Amino acid sequence: MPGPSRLIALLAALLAASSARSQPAPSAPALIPMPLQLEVVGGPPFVFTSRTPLVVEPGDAEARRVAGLLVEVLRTSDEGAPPVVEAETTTPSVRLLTQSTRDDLGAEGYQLSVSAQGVTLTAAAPAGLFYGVQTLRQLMPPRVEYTAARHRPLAVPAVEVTDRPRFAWRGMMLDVARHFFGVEDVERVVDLMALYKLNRLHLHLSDDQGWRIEIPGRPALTEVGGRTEVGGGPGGFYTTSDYDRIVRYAAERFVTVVPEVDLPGHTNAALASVPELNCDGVAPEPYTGIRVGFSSVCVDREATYAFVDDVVRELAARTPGDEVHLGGDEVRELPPTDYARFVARAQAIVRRHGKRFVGWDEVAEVDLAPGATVQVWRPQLASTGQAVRRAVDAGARVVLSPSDRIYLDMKADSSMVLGLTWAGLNGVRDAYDWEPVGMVEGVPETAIRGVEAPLWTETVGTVRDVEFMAFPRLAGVAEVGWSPRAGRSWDEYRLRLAQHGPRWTALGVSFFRSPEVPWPLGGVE
Ligand code: TNX
Repeated sequence: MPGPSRLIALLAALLAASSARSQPAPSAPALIPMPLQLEVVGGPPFVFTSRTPLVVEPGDAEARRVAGLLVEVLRTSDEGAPPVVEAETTTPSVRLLTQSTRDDLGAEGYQLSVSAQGVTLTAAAPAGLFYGVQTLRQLMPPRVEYTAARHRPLAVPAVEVTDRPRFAWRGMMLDVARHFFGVEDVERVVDLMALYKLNRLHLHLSDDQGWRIEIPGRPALTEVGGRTEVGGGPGGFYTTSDYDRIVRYAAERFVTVVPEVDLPGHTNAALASVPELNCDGVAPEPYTGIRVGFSSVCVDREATYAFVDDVVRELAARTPGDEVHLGGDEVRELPPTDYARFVARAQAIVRRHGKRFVGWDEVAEVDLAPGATVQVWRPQLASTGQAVRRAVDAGARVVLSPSDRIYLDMKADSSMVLGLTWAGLNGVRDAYDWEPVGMVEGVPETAIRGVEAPLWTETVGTVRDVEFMAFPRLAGVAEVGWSPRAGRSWDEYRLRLAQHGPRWTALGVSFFRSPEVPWPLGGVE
């Protein structure tokens, strides 16, 4: 039996532990990514009702469309949706204004003023309005994300926000080749990206285990290559109209799709479908394991380049973004000169179809065409640094995807069931607490287009798994890509991040309750 003083000490320790869990309410709202400027004005909040009008200027179709996306968040089954109007109102309203003269805000920036009298959101371009709406949404309580929990009015604190992103490329990659994810799953990922102001969805559309995009005139690719995935599941593929749907859904949320067909390696699914891509003309068996580096298309056959041309023509025609990604990673079957010959021709094909070439950092060894982007996944290798510096000196730019920081398929801690560990554990802090500039020595900030978090799916089979691997780490990547370097601190960020737990709960997002983050107790408020 402990004595009374031991009991008191125990009680004190318990109290301390419980108050450490219930963090004091943060003085500033828990926005992610943190805006460039945020001032909490004080004074009474703005209170939304189902009748609060959203006001756009006459004829501003894009502002009306963005307002419509906010309406969908605010709609409830019993009270309906707030109206979108073009006339000034005397009641408190939310105004969405496009002012092309505000070029200080850039293509994606916005200014947001909230007081009890109303909300005014100003941007120079529609993307800025959209990001302002995401900030407004995060200023509302988490229950805004789940109509059944909307038991009280939605209050928004009085703030002044002026915001624009640090980097233009803020991405996530989804590997739909190792496991296939349907159109609605991808739309869900786009929705979650948009909440954090991410704007590039890189789709890894082919690999050894599957070919996921219909190419008219090449039906074998999807009939054979589309029917496998890791572990022997049914696989699947996007028809051209499925792909169009994804592209359109993403574009409506200011997310650009970057399609990738991985070449010349990671191609067993294509090789199994199209015999003439093999040097011996014999198609290999389909592959459903998780080894890498064993496959390559035949770089000496003209049939290979006719194939690349067919694929790139189709991707280019269906993709409004500027880029087509042709992989180029982990080719262990080709001598360097053959690899270089293939990449040189492949990037010329991309240019011929009016797009810019993107490749994994191995392509930096090759002379790249103007406008090319190198996606750096091994910044820690001396050889990568050297090749990337050379490519940048010749005019290439860089997207950073450091595998030991932001690979979302790495386990976040050793207790995690899903995920790989070859690049180490990528914890929540690891994914947040790093700086893109200086990561590859000698690459200046002007050559860095931004950051992108890849999610390879060898161990990830459902959209629920995707969410669990992506959250909370993806939020940190979003802040690295958007917010100024000077204001970032892990100790402050982890408290802000904790406040997003209830929002994810309201959204039905399955997220990893990492012990690195002081999650609040309880449910959606
Ligand atoms: C390496 S990263 C790969 C992928 C794997 C991943 C697993 C890169 C460019 N290639 O093929 O899926 O590791 O983490």
